[in-house]
This record gives sequence, structure tokens and C-alpha cells, in this order.
Amino acid sequence: MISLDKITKNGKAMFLAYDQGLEHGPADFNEKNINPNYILDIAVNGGFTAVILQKGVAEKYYTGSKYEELIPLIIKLNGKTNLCKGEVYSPQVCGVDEAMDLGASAVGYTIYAGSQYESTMFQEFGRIVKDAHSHGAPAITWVYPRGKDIKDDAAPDIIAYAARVALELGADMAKIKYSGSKESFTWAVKAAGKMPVVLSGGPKTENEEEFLETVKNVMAAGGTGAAVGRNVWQHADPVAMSKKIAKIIFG
Ligand code: FBP
Repeated sequence: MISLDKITKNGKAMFLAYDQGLEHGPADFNEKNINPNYILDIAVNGGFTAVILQKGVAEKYYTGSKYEELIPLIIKLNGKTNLCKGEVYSPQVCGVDEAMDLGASAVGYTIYAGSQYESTMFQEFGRIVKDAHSHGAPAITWVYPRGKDIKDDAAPDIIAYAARVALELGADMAKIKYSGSKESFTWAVKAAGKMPVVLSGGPKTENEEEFLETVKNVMAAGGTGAAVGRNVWQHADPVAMSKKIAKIIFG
């Protein structure tokens, strides 16, 4: 099995996700968090085990900078905007070699299971796993069931299916949405077998306790950690919030 050591601490993962500029556009940002340097500082000072960037941001703000020594990088290899509606497909926009040249320790790829384009994404991810492993690097997949046939993308059986899809496709780790309870997330973790599962943060909750409770349930369910974006960098005090999350994940 590929080692996750470079992007975890004591076997646990806490990733700062910052690919929303592509997925959602600047609508997610304010005057501070629109600046990638602000995010990289949070990643370093908040105790994250890696930061997730698209290649353009990585190339201009991470590669060759002081951050290379301070925080491991996960490059997101595919992406799409929310400007196009209809069946979802997220094309690969960066190769594994390119990601390695940018200093990545791991790569990430979103699969919209259930979309009419899932077979294309399965094939792309299959090649990515092979390429990443030839570099000794882990391939993580965000599995988000989506498309006209998916009625409830957070239903417990759908989330457990997402976790299993990642295991079956050879992912080294899966990032999945919360299934709503500790019990249902436990089943999703079980479905993932030996492959670790991390929580995908989601939109900023009304109060921080709500999000911290979710992280607690994920860890109690056997989760390996969390990949969080908006609940941290949209928070008034991102480093303080990160430390609260870290306390739950690392104990
Ligand atoms: P958040 O914690 O901000 O939800 O980030 C997690 C993430 O998976 C990001 O990596 C990605 O940009 C975003 O959610 C995609 O969200 P969605 O597809 O649900 O709009």
C-alpha cells in the first residue's frame, strides 16, 4: 500500500481545501481569503497536514516559496465551474507529472458517481492512480454522487456507496460528504474497508459547534480526518477554528 505519511500526522489527516475559486468562483471569498497567501498561512499556523490547491494557484503561490518547506501540497487534478448546468463532468486539467513538478506530495480527483459521465471519470482516475503510484504518491478521490438520477446526495446509502466506489477504484483515500449521523458514517467507513475516509467540510455552518460536532462524529465513526475549506477560512478567526478541529482529530 502507498504510504500516506507525508500528508498525515499520527495516521490522521487534516487538509485545508482551497480549490473553491474554480468550483464556486470568488463568490466564496472576501477581501482576506481571496488571497492564497492568507490561506497558506492558515494551513501552516492552524496545524493542517496538507493544503489542497489547483495547479495555477500552486505554481504562483506555493512552488519555490517558503511554504514548500512548511506544508505539504495536494494538487487537485480536475475541476469545473458551477457556471455550466446539467450532467456533471469534471475534466482532468493537470497531469500527475506536472503535479509532482509543482511539489505535490499527493494528488486529488473528483468523481461524480451517478453522473452520465462517470465512466469517463472512472477511466481518468484509473490512469491517475497508476501514474501517482509510479511516483510513490497517494491518489485521493472526492466521491460526490451527483446527476439527474441522484435524488439525495447526502443519503446514508449514497454516502456509503461513494466510499465503496473509491475503494473499488483503487484510491488511497476518499473524501466524502457527511451522511448525517455517526451511525451512518460508521457504515460508510466500513464500506471503505482498509482505505481511509475523510470528511468533506461543506458550506460554513451557522455556528462553529455544529461543524465541530460533525467532525467529532466522523472521528468516532472511524474516520481518518477532514478536508475543510469554508468552515475554516470563512471563519472570523480561522487559526482558532483550525486548532479546535485539530484537537478533535489528533486528540
Ligand atoms: P469545503 O470544506 O469548503 O466544502 O471544501 C470541500 C470541497 O470538496 C472543496 O474541495 C471543493 O471546492 C468543494 O468542496 C466542492 O463543493 P461542491 O461540489 O459541493 O459545491
